[in-house]
Amino acid sequence: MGKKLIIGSSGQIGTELILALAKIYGEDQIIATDINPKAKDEIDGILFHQMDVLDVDHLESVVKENQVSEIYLLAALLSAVSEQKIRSAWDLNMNGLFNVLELARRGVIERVFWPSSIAVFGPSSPKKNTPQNAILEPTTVYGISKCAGERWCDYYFKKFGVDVRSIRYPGIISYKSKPGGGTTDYAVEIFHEALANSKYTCFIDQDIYLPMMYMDDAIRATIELMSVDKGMLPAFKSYNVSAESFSPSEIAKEITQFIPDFKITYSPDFRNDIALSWPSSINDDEARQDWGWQEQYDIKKMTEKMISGINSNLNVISS
Ligand code: AKB
Repeated sequence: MGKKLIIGSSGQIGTELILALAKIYGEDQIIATDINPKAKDEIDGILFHQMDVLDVDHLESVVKENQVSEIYLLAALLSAVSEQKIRSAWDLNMNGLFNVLELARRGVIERVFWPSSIAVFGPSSPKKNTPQNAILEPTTVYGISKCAGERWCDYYFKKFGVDVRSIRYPGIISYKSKPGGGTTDYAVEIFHEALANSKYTCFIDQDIYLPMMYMDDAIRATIELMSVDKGMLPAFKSYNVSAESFSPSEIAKEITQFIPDFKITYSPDFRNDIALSWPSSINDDEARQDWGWQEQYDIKKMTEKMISGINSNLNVISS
């Protein structure tokens, strides 16, 4: 195996994935890339290249010069931003994927990780315990791009034997890195605002449940899926993975265990409609059967980690 290249290394998942991969495989086996040159300042000991995944020649030269065999393609516009930037979202989310799949088809790299999302589902999918093979009729720009991306991955897998692996991420909750431009971002913002100001105005309604996952689970799912022997995955699937599911009022209640005077108010905006179009919970039986997926964090354990992680910077709650 050659080195592992992460595209979008300064994003919410990229920031933590490069560190987790470096811990397992060694810093010299990881190449971080991002369109933002400042991303370099945030990592120590890991080689960084400023790169736009849409610049296919630059991508290929970085891959070849660094003997890369595996790409984790994390650069994307998320659901809320994609609604504001329809063409750029399609361009980045689709053409970035094509550029990477083509490198794999030509045998320049051996394996690809491409994240999909619960956004592939829409109002016509079953709302609760949504199965792997539910009807996919997304009503968001982001969901349409993820749905099309899944079909392209399947096409490259079947037609050209490309080893591409994928997870339908739920909302990812983390304190080390902030999300940018998603609908589930509220579930991270709420912790920062609770600790800084004891209050939060939520942009989705109190009783809308969405599938969520603590970052450590998301990173472990990604690395576990990428480590499975090729022979164990006879078909391409963008796997449903589930860990927890909660509403704004439920997470607010958990937070008040640590910050009793915390208050939440609601001012739903366009993101409320996006949230309403998505499942409230996910069935991940196939991920459990095919590669042994098992979550480690529920809402209580995650809340504890989020509060103590953010508090270690702010020092609001004394232990
Ligand atoms: C978003 O909210 O857009 C993302 C996602 C669920 O894929 N976090």
